[in-house]
Amino acid sequence: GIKILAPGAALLRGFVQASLPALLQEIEHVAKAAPFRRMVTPGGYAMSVAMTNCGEAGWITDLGGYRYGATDPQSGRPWPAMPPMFRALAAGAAKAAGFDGFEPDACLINRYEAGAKLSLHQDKDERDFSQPIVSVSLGLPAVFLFGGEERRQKPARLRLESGDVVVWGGPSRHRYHGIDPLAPGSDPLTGPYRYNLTLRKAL
Ligand code: MD5
Ligand code: FE
Repeated sequence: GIKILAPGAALLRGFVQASLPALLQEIEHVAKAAPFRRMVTPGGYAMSVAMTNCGEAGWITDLGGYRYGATDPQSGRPWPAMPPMFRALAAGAAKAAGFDGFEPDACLINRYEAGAKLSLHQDKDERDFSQPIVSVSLGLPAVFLFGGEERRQKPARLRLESGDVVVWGGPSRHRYHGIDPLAPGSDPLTGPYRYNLTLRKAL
């Protein structure tokens, strides 16, 4: 089923359930060429979430700021190609949520271990905010913080589980959001990790 969380934000519970093993294989394939790493924020702190990317562009942060780049700064090589399955699932989820013709060119892969978190932030590094962001959860569950358009608004809490997909578009594209520190656990597929794919049109 599809659950409207807010205008432009749709939760598709279990949308990729049947594809989870294949998705994890693709993540492992990407990580062989572009390993997970903890990037540094412009303020000089290592993020607790480990990240890698696939697609024409990848999201990076370092002391110089946040941006999209065509190459992995760690290797100097282009990011691994986006697996066709990622593109197809993202387009299908976007369509189900009312966003026809979504063609992602960037996929950030976040890997959370116990205690890893994402502080409240907005996604503002993409060029075209009319395009949604599709996020896919795999592995351990997380508590998602869904805030408002201003930082001071108290966020709602939502549990995201393996196989869930959320489409963030329209007025929800700019809402503050984050992830609470991950609770320790073991998932049958991913072990100690939660992975999140964020598929975007960045360029
Ligand atoms: C995650 N990742 O679970 C989340 C999923 C990120 C990030 O936040 O920036 O890598 S994407 C959640 C999202 C994206 C865009 C808008 C909104 C949520 N929102 O309006 O709540 O690792
Ligand atoms: Fe975000």
